[in-house]
Amino acid sequence: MSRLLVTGGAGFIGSNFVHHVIAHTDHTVTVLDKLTYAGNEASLAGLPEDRVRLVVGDIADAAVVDPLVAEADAVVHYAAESHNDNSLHDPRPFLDTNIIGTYTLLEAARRHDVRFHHISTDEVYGDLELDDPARFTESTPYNPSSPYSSTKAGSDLLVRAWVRSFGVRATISNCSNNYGPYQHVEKFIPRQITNVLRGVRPKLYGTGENVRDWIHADDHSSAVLTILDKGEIGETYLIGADGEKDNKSVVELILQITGNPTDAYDLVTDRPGHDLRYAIDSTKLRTELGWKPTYGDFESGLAATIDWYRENEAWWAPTKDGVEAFYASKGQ
Ligand code: NAD
Ligand code: TDX
Repeated sequence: MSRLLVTGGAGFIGSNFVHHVIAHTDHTVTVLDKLTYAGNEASLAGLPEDRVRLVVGDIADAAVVDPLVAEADAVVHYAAESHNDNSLHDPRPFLDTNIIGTYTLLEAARRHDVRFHHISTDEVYGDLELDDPARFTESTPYNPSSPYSSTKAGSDLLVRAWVRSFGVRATISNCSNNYGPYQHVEKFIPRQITNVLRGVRPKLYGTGENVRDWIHADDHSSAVLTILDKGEIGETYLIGADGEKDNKSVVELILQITGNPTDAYDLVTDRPGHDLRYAIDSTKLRTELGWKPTYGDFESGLAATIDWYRENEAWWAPTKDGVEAFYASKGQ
């Protein structure tokens, strides 16, 4: 049995990982989460109190971080400012959390020689052309576009440097776009689902032709657990499930599943610097560590996600109006 420190464990993917760990291992978990606008204690409801503890605190606060890292067998680092649109509006919190927060955790892992796994994104590689057969691999050069992705790229490079210079026992994973329950309504899929549930037309940036490579959050969690168990120190693993879809097709599918005309959406002001296409080649993770995704069918995963938002309005309703007011102020 291991004691895991999961940062950002009250967010979308971090909470999914905590549920996954409790269901599939005998590890105990301490969640360190600042409960920013994106964190929600309710996402951890129903977990056994003798195995999961929530500590509310900032990963950039060394006094909070140090004792928690010291008592852990491994740190799984999800905490981040995660939304590109927010980073275009106010980049500062992205530097504080994604850069200084990661640095603070790495220093504690170094002091106490604790295994460290860093959660990152495919956005560090920039974007691909729509008609390019290429996909990102572990050797694709870094080329981030937004304040968000540049701070995630910076945090990845800090981890690599702490491995090489100080011998920190770390691994990194860069995953594609996640979907599933408990995702904040600021993000694309939950925003459009909750719009439709409220009788509002979905909003597509630009032409809607941008492509994202979708993976269910459950598959992301199983991949992270695999890397924690079997990953080689110092290595980076790309996580993806061959789920490329353009945004317009995703909105059409949401409209179709909910029984609406598939053209009942609006095209709105594009995101500045909007990355065109992401695509992951996860061969290394699959062949070297034997991982594979379980959600083969995006449509049924999306339908189940729509059902979850329909049944859990109490979870998302308090944040919906504020998010829409933010987008409306930008013509989105
Ligand atoms: P999220 O915004 O839903 O959750 C982030 C969590 O971190 C929240 O609970 C928040 O309260 C917490 N947090 C923020 N700042 C903190 C701080 N200073 N100290 C402690 N806690 C803090 O994000 P998410 O979508 O669950 O993403 C989690 C991680 O996965 C991030 O590192 C993100 O870069 C990465 N990632 C996300 C995706 C995706 O599609 N969402 C894809 C690949 C990688
Ligand atoms: O209302 C919208 N309309 C729209 O067309 C919103 C919110 C988004 N979009 C587009 C922009 C993107 O092409 O949908 C796509 C997905 O947007 P987001 O959900 O904001 O995700 P993205 O910018 O791709 O980043 C996500 O995946 C990588 C996560 O938010 C990051 O944390 C992760 O690193």
